[in-house]
Amino acid sequence: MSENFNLNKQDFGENFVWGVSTAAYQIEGAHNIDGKGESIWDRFASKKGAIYNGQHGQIACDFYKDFEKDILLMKEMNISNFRFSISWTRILPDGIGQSNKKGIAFYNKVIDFCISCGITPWVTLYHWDLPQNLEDKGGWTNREILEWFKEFVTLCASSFGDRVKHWMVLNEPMVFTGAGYFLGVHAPGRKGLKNFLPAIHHATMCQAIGGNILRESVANAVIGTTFSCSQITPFSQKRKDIIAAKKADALLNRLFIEPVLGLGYPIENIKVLKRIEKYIHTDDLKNIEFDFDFIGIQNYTREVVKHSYTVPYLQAKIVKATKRKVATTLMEWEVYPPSINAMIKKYNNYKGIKKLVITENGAAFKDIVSNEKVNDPKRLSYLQNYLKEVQRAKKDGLEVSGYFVWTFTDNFEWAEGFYPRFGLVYVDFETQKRTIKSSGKWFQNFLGVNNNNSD
Ligand code: IFM
Repeated sequence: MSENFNLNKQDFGENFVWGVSTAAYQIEGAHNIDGKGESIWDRFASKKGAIYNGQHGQIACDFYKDFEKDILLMKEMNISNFRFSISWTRILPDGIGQSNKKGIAFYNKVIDFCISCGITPWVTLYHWDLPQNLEDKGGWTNREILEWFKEFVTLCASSFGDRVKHWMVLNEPMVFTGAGYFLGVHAPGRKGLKNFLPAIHHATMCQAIGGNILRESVANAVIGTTFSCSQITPFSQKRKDIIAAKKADALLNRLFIEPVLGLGYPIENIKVLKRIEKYIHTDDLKNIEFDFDFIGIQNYTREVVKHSYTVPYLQAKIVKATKRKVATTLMEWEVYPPSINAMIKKYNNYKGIKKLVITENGAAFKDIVSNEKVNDPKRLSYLQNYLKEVQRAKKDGLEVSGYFVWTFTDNFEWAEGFYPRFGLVYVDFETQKRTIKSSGKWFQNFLGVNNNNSD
């Protein structure tokens, strides 16, 4: 177990990439400034009851106005790689058509400032903030998104590709399709299989479309895409629970990676997925494949799964961590470091994957400011114990090339609003004052051992 293991930066190797991850809607604010158009998160957050306490990302961390301050703080904290996403409606207010010079200029300034600080920009193309204008036309359920996405990616590649070499096409497609188009708890708030299935297929097609455009138009691009993933443990050794766990694994961990690798959708484990065939056109399963340079895996917890007659389509349900009485974060996610190791192993077993980067890992806990300091021992031990498991994977000879903490500053945590704080840096959202938490200070010292940049 991780507790008997000493964390040692040297064991990760000289070329291991260290960084922090963020997303546009969670940090930027400036929701309607300088020509930015409305996104599905702007709209969703304005709906009564959609977000905890009626909160929204209109100001968030004010990164749009004050990005230099945060990037300078990253530099001070020895962070040499910064992952952020492009807000589609900042550069294309209607999603397609007329581009917005001021929005493009903003990202150019962020990129240039990172580079001047010795920080490598890692850009995610799509981190959930679809243009509302495109959602009005059906969003991810409309096959036309393949063309809309092409236009967006082409503009990003031509505007930033001369300086940005590290790209991720999608962030966690399982989460934005599942929570946004099946459960309705994230933007755009749609529900049911009739929305979920086409959204899955079109998102998977867009992964490859984005990858191909970047490959053609950005010299020396290092192209990835990212997946949420969690170790799945059956609740018992009963056959029914084991089958339920296999189904959950297929849904949560395999659904989006396997088509990219040419393995198709995991229909044999989830029978209802057969209905996705309705949305698959001739040649789609060929065009859905793409040879990514790396896969980003994003792990926070594990799930324990048991059989349930009452859950439609899957007959499987998650046994909540709070019910199991195990240690949890503020999100009520189990703290379970071996899960990250299990996911590294799992993805190493796919033949077609060349490189793995942990593009997100982190934890929300209640933080208290006292004497201008934030002491956060739980987050510190969470990060150290998960990192030890990454180190263990490296020692065991598994491929894993980088680790990004989610996240740099506390920010807007989607439907949960500002309550869960995941940052290495505390944000007072009234004054926008930043305070490096003790976990952040530890990370700063850990990275300071000998600085390195991405390859
Ligand atoms: O905040 C999110 C992020 O946007 C995507 N991955 C998980 C994080 C924590 O919930």
